[in-house]
Amino acid sequence: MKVVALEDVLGTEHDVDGGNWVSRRLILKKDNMGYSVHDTIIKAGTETHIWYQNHLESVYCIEGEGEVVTLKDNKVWPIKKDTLYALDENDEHLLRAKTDMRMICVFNPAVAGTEVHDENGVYPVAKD
Ligand code: 9YT
Repeated sequence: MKVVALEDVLGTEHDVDGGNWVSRRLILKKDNMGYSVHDTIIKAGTETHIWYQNHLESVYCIEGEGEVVTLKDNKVWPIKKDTLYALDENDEHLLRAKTDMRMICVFNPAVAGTEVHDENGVYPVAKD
């Protein structure tokens, strides 16, 4: 059994500033759950290019609003509080935040905890 409070993560190496976002990583690869769980704030007015070629991600918006654009078809997906989007095809996308958006993100496979996006919006696969 594990209990993790957000305040346990704040200010640690698992509280990661990605520029357009901050990600507080609650459950990580080291926890051996097979996925990681992050509490992420996407900053208002930002647009982020993301392409998780090595991960599937579900993203549940619990505060705020914005949109996702899938780049294979230029489709615009409005996202607001109480809406989840799932990148089930490693979808390359733009994430636009109209307001600050608070997102609960689940990554498969789990991230190690300190990753930031590379120039292509990718995270590497965490090694053992
Ligand atoms: C929603 C999203 O993908 N935001 C970028 C940060 C990422 N979720 C993370 O590392 O927590």
